[in-house]
Amino acid sequence: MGRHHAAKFIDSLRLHVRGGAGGTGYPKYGGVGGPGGSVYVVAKEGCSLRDVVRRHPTKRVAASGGGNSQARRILGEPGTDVTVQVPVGVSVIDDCGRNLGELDADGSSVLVARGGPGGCPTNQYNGARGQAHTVTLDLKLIADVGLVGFPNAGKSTLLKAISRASPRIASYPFTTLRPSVGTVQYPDLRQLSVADLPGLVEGAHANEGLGHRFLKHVERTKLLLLVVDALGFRLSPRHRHRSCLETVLLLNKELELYKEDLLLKPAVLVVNKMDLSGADAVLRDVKAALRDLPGLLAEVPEELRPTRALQLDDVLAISARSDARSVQRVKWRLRELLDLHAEQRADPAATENQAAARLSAQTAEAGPRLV
Ligand SMILES: Nc1nc2c(ncn2[C@@H]2O[C@H](COP(=O)(O)OP(=O)(O)OP(=O)(O)O)[C@@H](O)[C@H]2O)c(=O)[nH]1
Ligand SMILES: [Mg+2]
Repeated sequence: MGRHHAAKFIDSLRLHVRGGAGGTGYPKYGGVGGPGGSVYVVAKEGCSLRDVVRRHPTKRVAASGGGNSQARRILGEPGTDVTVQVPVGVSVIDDCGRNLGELDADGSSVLVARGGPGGCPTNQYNGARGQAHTVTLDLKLIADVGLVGFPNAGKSTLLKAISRASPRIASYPFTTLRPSVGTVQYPDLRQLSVADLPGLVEGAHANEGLGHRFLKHVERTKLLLLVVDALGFRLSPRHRHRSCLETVLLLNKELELYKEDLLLKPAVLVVNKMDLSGADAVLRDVKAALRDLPGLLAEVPEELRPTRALQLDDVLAISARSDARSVQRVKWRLRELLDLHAEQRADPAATENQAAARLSAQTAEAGPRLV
């Protein structure tokens, strides 16, 4: 069932692009050939990489050549440019790994293959070939918040509860097979976007599970929302059971191994399924352990130990399935924190004070606000 669904989602695509050749000049009259057309990649809202494949099934895109200079038309006609429409969030990478451009806004464009100049005195009136090479279109979702967690933790359930999205939810791991973005709306019509991602497993950074392929989608989010199951996680009877705290450390480690910079993003931990028996005791222990993270890290076995600890802005205990109030708290806290971090980015001078305030708020909030 699901594999098929996953196969449909394309977030990377190679295209061969070629600019048109310049037209031939006309030495007798000093006539200049028309320049070849160029190929551009342009971001368009609502477009997918699948649409690109549909429009260019051969994955080869070529612009037309410039017209030759003729006695009746001394300046050759320019070739026609071609634009390839791609989704917003695409980076264009060439075969040497160089980034040719990031298409982060609707309408932004990158020249990927320049047409050749027309024949003129400097090239002995021979039009030049256009540029030709293969580029990779690499799509990374753009969302305010990225949901990160092991499979079956309740990420999709939470997204469904705070947004208008209706993701698939089921009681087995890897229900979500492709990333999707849901919109969270507030009464004043403010909106946030939240990306629901397939669950991570141990070794995701090394491409275990759906791994790497989807971790890139959190790179452009502003805040990570880590969701863990209060009772922990076990992928299969062949795998070890991981406690709630272990899953937090493992997520920290996987993010770090994938890209250390991800740990610099603001992050919130959501401990889900608080309706299950035993969850309260777990929460108490997890909070106590997280309060002394350095001490904890010194103790845990290496397979669980990240080099660097995530900076958690908050720890929220919820039941995504059965406690609407707890879900609302997540919804509002996300907004608050995104605003706070946006202010900090705008005014770095204030950052230190606010960080200090945050820290003291965290220490003060031993109980009530965290359910
Ligand atoms: N008891 C309880 N079950 C929950 C809660 N939230 C989610 N679940 C259940 O946990 C299971 C997994 O939920 P999903 O939302 O599909 O989990 P996910 O994290 O999106 O899982 P993947 O897509 O596989 O990564 C489903 O059976 C949910 O009904 C909760 O608060 N309490
Ligand atoms: Mg899911």
